[in-house]
Amino acid sequence: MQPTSPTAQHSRSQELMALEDQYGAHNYHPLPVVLSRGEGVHLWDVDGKHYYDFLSAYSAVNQGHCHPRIIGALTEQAQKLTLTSRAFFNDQLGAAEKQLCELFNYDKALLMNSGAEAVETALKLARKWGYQEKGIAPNQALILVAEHNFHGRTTGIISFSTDPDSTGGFGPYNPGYQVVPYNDLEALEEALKDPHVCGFLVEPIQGEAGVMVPADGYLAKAAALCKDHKVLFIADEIQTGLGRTGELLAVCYEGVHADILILGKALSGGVLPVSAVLARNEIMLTIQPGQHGSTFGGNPLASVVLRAALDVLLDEKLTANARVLGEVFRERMRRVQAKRPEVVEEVRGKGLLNAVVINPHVDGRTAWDVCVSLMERGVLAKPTHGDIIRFAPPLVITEEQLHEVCDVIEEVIMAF
Ligand code: IF1
Repeated sequence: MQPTSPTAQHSRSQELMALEDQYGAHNYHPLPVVLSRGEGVHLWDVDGKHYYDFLSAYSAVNQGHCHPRIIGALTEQAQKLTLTSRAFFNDQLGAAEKQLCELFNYDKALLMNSGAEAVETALKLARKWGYQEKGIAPNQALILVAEHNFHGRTTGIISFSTDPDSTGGFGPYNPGYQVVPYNDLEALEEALKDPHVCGFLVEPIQGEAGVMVPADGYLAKAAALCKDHKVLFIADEIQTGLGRTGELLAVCYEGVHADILILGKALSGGVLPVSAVLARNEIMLTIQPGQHGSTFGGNPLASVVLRAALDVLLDEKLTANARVLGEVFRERMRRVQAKRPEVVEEVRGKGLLNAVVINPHVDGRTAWDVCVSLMERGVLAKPTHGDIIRFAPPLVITEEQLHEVCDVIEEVIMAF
């Protein structure tokens, strides 16, 4: 394909961005790049310009864009049967549920579509369990959540968000939640004393808050405190799970087996929305037929894609790659920090979920400016909360590709 002239290229991207501006809701402020093809860690825009993807659709593309095994499974099943609803059985769901339960060591799985739907499902399970198994008085169940949490965008979930952008103007809010400071065991223990508490919902690493990694031991002690107080430990691994942090699940770093595990995003390798809630029978069976569901939840197409996505994750040893290359990345970024300590305030993360905190007061340039410069040099990343840049490439990245991108990041930061 002959590259079009710069002006024509510019107009094509502009034209497509203008379409979205005129006909699409303005609920995002994307970087000015119009993507049209992806493969592995690679993306190309409509003008054929190449980029390395260092966002991975917020960790939904751990297996790399358009992974052939996952696309193959998708296209084969798509010719046969895509959706039956759960009014009937289908020949793919059981095997997907079995694979999930055996891999993560749970009795049962409940498949949904978006991450938020899975979080809502987990909240409903925790409440049901609270009434039926813990004996909490009807409609009195309390669920603890962490300050600066991000668990999705439904009115139910934003009811317990502490981020004004997520909650402002969307009231009235659902009751039944209590916010506790993240990474604070004393505050958690105090809140757990309330006998109405049925669950503690927490991200093992807070992604949206800016890749906030809790102190070593926090997750293990929090889970133990929940057990002591007969409260369900609910791990939202939608972003941190499936190899992203260098372990199969982020809670594995501390040997924690959550009472309720929530998965999403890379559960399909970024091919279609599929999420899952995993729990033991005592919890999962508090929901009986007719008490929860979803039109697309557990459809045969998603079931097949889910199985291929998990197979790729394990067969290609993506978790180990994330652990090794995550160390390489942070080491490279800490060297940049040593050269420009006035620009790089902090480097943090686990595996290939990392953040570089930019000091916005240096010549007034912000993390957004850094991301625009990176984009111009063929690297796509996105700032979160102003001065934090999240770097999260697909877990299939090679060391050579990682160094190539680190060279670009260093070049941009040194040019401040
Ligand atoms: C947006 C954030 C990331 C999540 C965790 C549940 C969900 C998410 C830990 C809900 C979703 C996405 C949503 C997307 C941007 C992105 C995001 F910036 F919003 F917070 F990744 F950090 N639990 N996160 O991270 O899953 O319903 O979206 O499938 O809403 O802007 P979902």
